Amino acid sequence: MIGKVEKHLMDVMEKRGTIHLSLLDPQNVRVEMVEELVKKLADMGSSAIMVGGSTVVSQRELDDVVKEIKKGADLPVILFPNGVTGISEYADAIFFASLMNSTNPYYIMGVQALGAPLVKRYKLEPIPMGYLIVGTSLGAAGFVGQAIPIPPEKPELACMYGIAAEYLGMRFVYLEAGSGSEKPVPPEMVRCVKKATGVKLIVGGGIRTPEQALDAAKAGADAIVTGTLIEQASIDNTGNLISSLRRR
Ligand code: 1GP
Repeated sequence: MIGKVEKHLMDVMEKRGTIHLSLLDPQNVRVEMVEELVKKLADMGSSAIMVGGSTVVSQRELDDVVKEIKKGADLPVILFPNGVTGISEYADAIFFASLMNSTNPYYIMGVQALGAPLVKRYKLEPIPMGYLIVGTSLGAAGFVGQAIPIPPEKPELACMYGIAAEYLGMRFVYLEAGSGSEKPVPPEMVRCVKKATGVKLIVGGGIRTPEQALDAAKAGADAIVTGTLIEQASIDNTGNLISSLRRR
């Protein structure tokens, strides 16, 4: 069933084209800065706030960050968990993701089963997603999730996974180059998955400039995620990136 947050994302995509999602990692942001930061991100036109990171260990810290986000803006808060500790009752929704190219069944379906009852108890809206790690080396997400990253020069491999994700009923696919990655997911790969599927395509990892965001958008990304850019206090750069998407 499609819930309120997913509907909101679809509506803004319909209205604006490619949207921007802000990612806050509770390990990398100071909780006292969050409210102000989120206010700015909302003013700049970011469409939702994702919260999570590969190394989140404290549910209490996560809760604190989510509560501050809620004070800052009326944007949906979507969990982007690394495990069961990445679930907060104060969020609105959760990217209920399977790390499809993990080598460990725990990250493909084990942790999802462990977390599902909690998602239900907290009445979080689950948004089904196929999560794919792309790159030539392992970033934190790939390392923790024991993934075999999809080689950037092999878009057809991402395509295969994208089609499989769609056939499994996932409505979103996330192509992830890894937080802070030197290079973003190549546009050819974005284009290939977009052409082969009807899923909503999220692209993130290593996107720092309006040009990189536009390249992904032109290739068919429905949403661009930036995390590092926001954390590095480059809030103006984030604003420029969001405006460039909105001017398309
Ligand atoms: C990481 O794709 C996101 O999961 C964001 O990456 O930190 O490089 O923006 P960056």
